[in-house]
Amino acid sequence: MVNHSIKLYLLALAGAISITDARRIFRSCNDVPATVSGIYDIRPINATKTFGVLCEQGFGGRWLVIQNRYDGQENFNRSWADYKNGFGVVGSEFWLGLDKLHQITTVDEYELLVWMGDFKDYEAYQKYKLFAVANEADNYRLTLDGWRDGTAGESHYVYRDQQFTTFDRDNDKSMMNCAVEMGSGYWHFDCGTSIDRSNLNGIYGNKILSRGRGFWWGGFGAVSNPLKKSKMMIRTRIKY
Ligand SMILES: [Ca+2]
Repeated sequence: MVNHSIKLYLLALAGAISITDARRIFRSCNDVPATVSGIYDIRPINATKTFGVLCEQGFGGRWLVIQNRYDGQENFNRSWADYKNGFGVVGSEFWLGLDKLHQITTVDEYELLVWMGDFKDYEAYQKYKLFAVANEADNYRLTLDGWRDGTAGESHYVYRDQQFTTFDRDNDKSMMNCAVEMGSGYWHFDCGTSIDRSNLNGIYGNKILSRGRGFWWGGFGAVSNPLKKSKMMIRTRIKY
């Protein structure tokens, strides 16, 4: 908290944002100064605590980053408690946390943008027009509506309506635990590795892993094209 308060204050001193903005608590990334990407304190209407989030002003702006990976420094094969509370450092590699996702996405309607890049430095994205996460009693069930556009190919819609699974909590449709099989906590379905599947929290590295345990996106080379980076981002939905 202290660190990013100081960072915001320095931004304010540099004239990038106003002093008032640096001290303000925002409701979401929708309300922060429009041109500056950075960490801001937000408190969704139904949340009891303020927390720092990374607001991304690229890709059209106003995005709240919920997952960020780019060098493998953070382990994403984590327990239920870690996925619930979040892990990593917001601004570095991190998972924001399922409780926060629930709080944020029950106040307003959000859309989802998944941006990714591979080790050849090709980049792609895919967008979904509705994203919401249920509460823990419903195992953080995912609401997802159709893909609006993208260059990566559709490889996420299959996870709509699935509950979250970690290696210590199996809520997926498979006889197996897909978090164990695939090395990642996620809204797993059947541990599949076809073109309409993905493994955004999979094991990091520039090599092909067995059973789809790597970090990959079906429409963007799938298991044979490991990802180097990804950002999952949400923003207040524009009504179509
Ligand atoms: Ca299972």
